[in-house]
Amino acid sequence: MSANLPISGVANSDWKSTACILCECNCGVEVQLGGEDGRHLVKVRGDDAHPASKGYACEKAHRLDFYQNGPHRLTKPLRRRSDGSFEEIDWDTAIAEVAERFSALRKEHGGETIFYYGGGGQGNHFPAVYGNTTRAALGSVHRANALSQEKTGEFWVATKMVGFYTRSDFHNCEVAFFLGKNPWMSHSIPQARVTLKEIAKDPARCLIVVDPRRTETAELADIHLQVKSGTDAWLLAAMLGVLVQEELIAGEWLALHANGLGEVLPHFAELPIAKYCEACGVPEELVRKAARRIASATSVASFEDLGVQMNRHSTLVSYLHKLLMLLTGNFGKKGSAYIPTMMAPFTVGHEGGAGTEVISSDDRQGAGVKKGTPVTGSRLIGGLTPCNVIPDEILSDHPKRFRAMLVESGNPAHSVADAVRMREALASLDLLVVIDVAFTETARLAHYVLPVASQFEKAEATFFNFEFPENYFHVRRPLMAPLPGLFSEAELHCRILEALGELPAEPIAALRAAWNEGRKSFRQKFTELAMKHPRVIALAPALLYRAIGDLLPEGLAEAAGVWLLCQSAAQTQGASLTRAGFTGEPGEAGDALFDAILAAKSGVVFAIDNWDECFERLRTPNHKVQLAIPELFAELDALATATPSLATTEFPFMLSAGERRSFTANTIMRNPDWRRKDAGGALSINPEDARSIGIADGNRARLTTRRGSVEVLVNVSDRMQRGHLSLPNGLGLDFPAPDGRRVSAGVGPNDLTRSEDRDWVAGTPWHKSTPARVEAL
Ligand SMILES: Nc1nc2c(c(=O)[nH]1)N[C@H]1C(S)=C(S)[C@@H](COP(=O)(O)OP(=O)(O)OC[C@H]3O[C@@H](n4cnc5c(=O)[nH]c(N)nc54)[C@H](O)[C@@H]3O)O[C@H]1N2
Ligand SMILES: Nc1nc2c(c(=O)[nH]1)N[C@H]1C(S)=C(S)[C@@H](COP(=O)(O)OP(=O)(O)OC[C@H]3O[C@@H](n4cnc5c(=O)[nH]c(N)nc54)[C@H](O)[C@@H]3O)O[C@H]1N2
Ligand code: SF4
Ligand SMILES: [Mo]
Repeated sequence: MSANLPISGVANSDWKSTACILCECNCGVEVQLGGEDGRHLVKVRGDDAHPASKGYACEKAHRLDFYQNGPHRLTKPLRRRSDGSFEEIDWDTAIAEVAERFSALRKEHGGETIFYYGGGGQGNHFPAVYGNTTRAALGSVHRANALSQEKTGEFWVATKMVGFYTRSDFHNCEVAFFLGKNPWMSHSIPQARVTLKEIAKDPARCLIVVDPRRTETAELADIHLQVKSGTDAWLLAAMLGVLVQEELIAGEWLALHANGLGEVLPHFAELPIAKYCEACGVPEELVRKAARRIASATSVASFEDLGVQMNRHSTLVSYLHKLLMLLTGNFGKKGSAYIPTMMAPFTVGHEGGAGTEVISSDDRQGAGVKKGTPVTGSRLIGGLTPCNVIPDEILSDHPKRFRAMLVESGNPAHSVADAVRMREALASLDLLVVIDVAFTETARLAHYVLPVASQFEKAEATFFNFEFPENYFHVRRPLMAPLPGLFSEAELHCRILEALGELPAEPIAALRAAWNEGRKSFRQKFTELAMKHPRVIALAPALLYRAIGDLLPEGLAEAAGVWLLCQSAAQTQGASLTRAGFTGEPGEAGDALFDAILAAKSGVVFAIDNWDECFERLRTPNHKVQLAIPELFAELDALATATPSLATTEFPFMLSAGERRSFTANTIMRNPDWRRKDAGGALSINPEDARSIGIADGNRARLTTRRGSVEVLVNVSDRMQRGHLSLPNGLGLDFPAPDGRRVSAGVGPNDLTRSEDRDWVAGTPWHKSTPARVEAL
């Protein structure tokens, strides 16, 4: 396999459409293939026809070939020998053994001891769709993914206040508010840099950024609230104090749309604003200015992200942030927050429910709806186990501890807090099976590694579709055939199910015959089967893939599972689909949408909404915004006496472990050569701090936390405030060099973090406030 770029050979002049897989924007891109084997992504450009990105793409997309090609790609299933080395085995053996070992575990200990991690990264969510069928067959009820170390606190708060996850309309807002979010680097909104520049240059609009660093986004801001690391709760409480005490809240709007104001106000009415401003390190005048600007705006769009979600008080901060927006009436109007129409509603943060979404056989009676995780009893939000408790759920003698794990398109040995302990936990499992394109840090600990076709070798899609009033969905076609011996997750899960004896042939044959008769027959047959056998719904993606995958347009077999999503979108969101042109009774509209998705190379607008609908969608008591979350009041009031900083004499700095930079992309990109900048993944530090320690730019230094100690490259930067350190995400990955050695650049941030540093509500980590010290070497 040709390992190294730059690519030689000429590009084929055809442009093929796909999407970038490096962040949740999934910008539509067009690619020219070339190189010696015609399999290299030689030229990449933004796709003008994509409904959300409209031709936009950032610098990372141009280097996607580093994902597609290289010696990191696996082509054969691997089995670990007792000495820890791996041997290649054939597919039949791999599938038979994996199925057999999962079955045995299930029989002996119950399917609920088989834990699932992942389901997709930034560009691929079909693994979750098909992986759920294997989970259902095995009775695996517990799962986690990256969301349960970032968004679950926000989901929990949003579900209580409005019933759904909300997003905001940055295109039309007067004020844009970014909280612990650096969209210049991390994007997350369509055409982020264009949008940011537009807001920044318009004198009538205002950009407010809350970040301890002077980020690229903060540099564009009208107001930069440069908080001290980990003190956002004080800042937001102070801003709410200003709104309440200066009587700036949207009284009329609240009277019409909200409950619970009377419970909330007392917590802010006497709040000592000056003291809280001092606690967060932001001048009181600036805090007042920001609060007043938000209150006076016709519309405010806001976005909170990892700077606060992976930090102290994270669920409380999510709550205070939502209060700031709702007390000023910024919901359900142009330029503010909305409830998007979703293709797959994965963002709802109800408690409990580890077993609710998977229907399986009878021996799971006792494992049904649970409030907490088996060992630590941690709160499940949206059915997700907090990532930080996974090691505790494994390293235990509890009879229902997680004994086996299926990891699919995720790399928890690297991405979860306390990587050392996480690896110890993974290594102690009775069975670890990893489904990935590459030999990851997690794969290295597996009993079996099952390689799959890359995201450019099969149909793929994500459910990161949050736009409004027009929302879109994009099923990408493969750019090329899989590497020899490889196939998709859809095929893999079907084979596992077949080996388990859990994929019945009759419904597949019946569905296939009905499809050939026409859509009406197909819908009737599906409904009939689902009514007769409840397991048809749980196994639907696999049944559909086997029944109709090869009858769909070429290359789109993996989209078969989307058929059911289209049907359920048509049932539950009929009006939105109708406005987007998918009309008729729900079954017909769903099929029309499915066909449009298959036909569109660059994505389809599947929903068109209007702003008023946001109020109809409020899934709360009496359709009103719920302002009070009493569970959080004690933590809120305790800010008055809590110590804002975690710094000690031993650990005088606060480290943000995992900053998004120009060339970081979680652990999707392994080849260190893909980085155009910051090859070594340097630790950023303020110039005066560097001087006081005796280190200079480009030096190496020792970075120590309560968990670990590593050597890092130093980047002295005046973007950093004193006392704050920042280390990039996505480094410390190993990669096979041409001479066979494994090379690694930079440091994995979770070599420095601890599992116990987590939020008490959601269990989300405190990665961004890790006490640390730096020493010259
Ligand atoms: N280039 C690039 N883009 C990406 C990704 C990537 O790997 N690389 N990953 C994608 C993913 S998975 C995600 S979840 C998003 C995340 O996107 P972001 O959340 O924007 O990314 P981060 O850089 O981790 O954190 C954002 C900011 O939080 C700030 N911060 C640190 N401590 C604090 C604090 O105490 N308070 C406040 N208010 N801010 C603080 C940091 O200085 C940083 O600028 O990015 C996505 N986009
Ligand atoms: N300390 C610290 N830790 C963090 C963060 C931080 O800021 N600081 N950020 C966190 C965040 S926000 C996130 S999102 C997580 C990300 O961490 P994870 O959820 O573990 O996911 P990724 O690192 O994106 O790993 C994606 C995996 O999918 C594989 N892959 C790529 N394409 C395919 C495919 O087609 N099929 C299959 N089966 N596999 C494929 C890749 O090789 C890679 O191993 O990390 C989290 N961890
Ligand atoms: S990294 Fe994100 S913003 Fe950049 S091109 Fe890819 S999807 Fe778009
Ligand atoms: Mo993320």
